[in-house]
Amino acid sequence: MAQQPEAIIYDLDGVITDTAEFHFLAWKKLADELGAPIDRQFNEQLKGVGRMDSLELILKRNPGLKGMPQEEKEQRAAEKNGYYLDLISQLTPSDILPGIEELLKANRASGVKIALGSASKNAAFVLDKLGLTHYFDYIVDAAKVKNGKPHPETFTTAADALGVPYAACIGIEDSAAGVEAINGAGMFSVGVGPAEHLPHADWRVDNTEQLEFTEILKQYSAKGE
Ligand code: B16
Ligand code: MG
Repeated sequence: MAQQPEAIIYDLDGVITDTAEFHFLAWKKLADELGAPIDRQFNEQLKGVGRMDSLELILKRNPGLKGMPQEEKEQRAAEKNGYYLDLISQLTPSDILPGIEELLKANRASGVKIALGSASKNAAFVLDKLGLTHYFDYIVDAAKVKNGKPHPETFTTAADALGVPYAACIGIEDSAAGVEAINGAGMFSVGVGPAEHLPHADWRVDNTEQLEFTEILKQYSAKGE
């Protein structure tokens, strides 16, 4: 691992903004309709996981729903997305999580490249609503990623597009699946959230306010020593 990183790849939901909460509310509404209610603890498994894979996880634990035809699955996933889009239509820059814009500013000023590595097909729209698009050198298009998180493809796609080696990248994530994806790519993983959800992060903070640029660089180089 080099002394200085060349790129930082940010997760969106749960790191830049709390749309993780809106995803939960939208899935909860759909799961209630299906007669298969979910709680916050189960929701941890859905964080960072793509739309269809999330639906599969909900269906899988309910024997009566296992045989749902593909066409209905697609309708249900679209329905959930409709609920989600309703919830995020009101997003504004005030919904940026604490400390994140300062972090992006410091990141930009340092010359270290910036990418977005989100599993969300709505990522570009959300970033736009938050007024943050101009900070990013590259935004991964989730629709083109064949293997979602925990597979490393989301993160390796960003590094390849930026032309930087994986070992020179830092990934920031709030989900266990996302941390696994970063580690699998051979990158330095920064976890945001409770230790019990993110035991495998190379470095972990409790909340986004603690994501300080120089401290992230320090932790990255400490791992390379
Ligand atoms: P969409 P991230 C992920 O975003 C969410 O954490 C996850 O809950 C969601 O199912 C997934 O995006 C797909 O989102 O339905 O908008 O395409 O955390 O990778 O930024
Ligand atoms: Mg996330």
